[in-house]
Amino acid sequence: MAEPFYITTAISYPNGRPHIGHAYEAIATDVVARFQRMMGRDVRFLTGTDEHGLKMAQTARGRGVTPKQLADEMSGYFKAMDDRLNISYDRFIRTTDADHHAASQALWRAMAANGDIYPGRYEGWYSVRDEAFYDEKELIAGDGGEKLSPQGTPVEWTVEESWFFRLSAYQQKLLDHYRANPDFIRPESRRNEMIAFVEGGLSDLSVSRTSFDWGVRVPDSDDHVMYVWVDALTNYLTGAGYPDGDWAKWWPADLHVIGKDIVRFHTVYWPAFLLSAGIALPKQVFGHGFLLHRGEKMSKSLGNVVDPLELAEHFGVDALRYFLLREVVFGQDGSYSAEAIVTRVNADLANSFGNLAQRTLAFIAKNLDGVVPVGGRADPADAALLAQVEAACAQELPAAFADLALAQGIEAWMRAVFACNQYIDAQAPWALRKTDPERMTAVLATLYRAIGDLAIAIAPVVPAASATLLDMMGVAEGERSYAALGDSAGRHARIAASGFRLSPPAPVFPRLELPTET
Ligand code: ME8
Repeated sequence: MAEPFYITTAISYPNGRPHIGHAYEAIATDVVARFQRMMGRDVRFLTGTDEHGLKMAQTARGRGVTPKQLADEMSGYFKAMDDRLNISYDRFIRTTDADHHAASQALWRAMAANGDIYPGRYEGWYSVRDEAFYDEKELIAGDGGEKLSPQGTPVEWTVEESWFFRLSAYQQKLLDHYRANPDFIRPESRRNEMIAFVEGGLSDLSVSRTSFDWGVRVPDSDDHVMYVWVDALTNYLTGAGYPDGDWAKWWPADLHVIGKDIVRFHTVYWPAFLLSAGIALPKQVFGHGFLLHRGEKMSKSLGNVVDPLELAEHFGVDALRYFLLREVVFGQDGSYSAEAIVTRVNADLANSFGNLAQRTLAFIAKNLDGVVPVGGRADPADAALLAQVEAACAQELPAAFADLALAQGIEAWMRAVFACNQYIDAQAPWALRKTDPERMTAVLATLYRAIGDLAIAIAPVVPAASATLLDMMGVAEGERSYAALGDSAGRHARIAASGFRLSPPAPVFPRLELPTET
């Protein structure tokens, strides 16, 4: 039985359309999900939308629609984006789903049964944009001297009856957990921030609202709805099947992928709720960086909010996926621009890997009638190349991906691509055709195996292009896994023995051009 691997993205606020930051998170998480599937894990991948709270209620009011109407419309755009970007989610959860209400209420009851929920009156600062409560001491001053949240968003003084969660009781337990599980919060910089925050002391958390009703009802307390983050975080349990069914199969989650701005919710509040309810904690929370447009924060007022679907339309889905993963170091902020996408994708995919595959396969199709070359006169250079390619594809890339060093894994892969291009230039199979056909056969067979390995290894990043290439080369579905990479000789022999004939290949990675200004 394959070992389960449960992975999640944050669930996005559907108070507007998705932007490139949302696309980035979905793509990065998808790469990890696809990678783990190809490592033989039984993967469950959850993503979706976070539909309750004041921000949704206010946006809907401003548009003259109900919050549910707004959520229905915008959530559809998020799902359409995921589908367009080839995100292999198993469930797209919406927090308005009935089973999610039931799960949130079950978690609430478990926390209440443990004595951690008590009634009170909240007086303090609230940011609607962040959907977050802040202590006075955390606030910063804006340009006009007004108070702002540490994220720079407006805050309002709020006074209302609410239920509280005894967060203060969990300070030491959380610190103990961070110490005992150094990989619980990643990257390291986020972990240090959270340790410092928790060491600074934790106040109890207001966990319900009475001034509006767009949310999950608090059990046995009908005039309260849950604070949106309580139900939002619970989505990870709902997605596993909690509280009924076989949720223990998936829980605890292996990995929550989120952005750096919401690490506190996921590594302080969420584990405290779970400890209170007696539920195991997720194994890891990874806070990725922010995507900046030409080094600037995206904002509607700067007019630089780019629709990810436009980028996908212009550059292609795989090109966009490759660029984001290769160029942005996972865990750090990264910048993107049309020029940077074109430069990176042309250098790595079109001119290096694409050209390698195209030159080799077109030559075989044209000059050998598409018959897959086998045997020939070997040279030590062949085995050396195959050893290097196999090390990159079967060891270096998987080790880096397993550790979420995604850009580093792609770099190792790229080094193997370069080695193949050096080999093809040095061996010049086109010249050997007349002078030494036996040697030509060995060179082409070597390249055929190497290209197959490279296409399999990079599949999580560029799934559609990789599948096209592997189909074109006659590589069986069952051979497309990291475990199978160790047997490229067997794979090659099976393709050749099957009588497979290569057709003239269409380029899999076209050269990109900059969009013309309109
Ligand atoms: O925070 N670059 O939703 P959200 C990279 N509903 N990532 C970015 C980004 C950027 N420029 N901007 C946002 C919420 N993100 C909550 C989550 S989870 C139980 C509830 C990331 O729509 C952000 O960090 O504001 C978050 O991980 C995700 O996009 C959704 O952000």
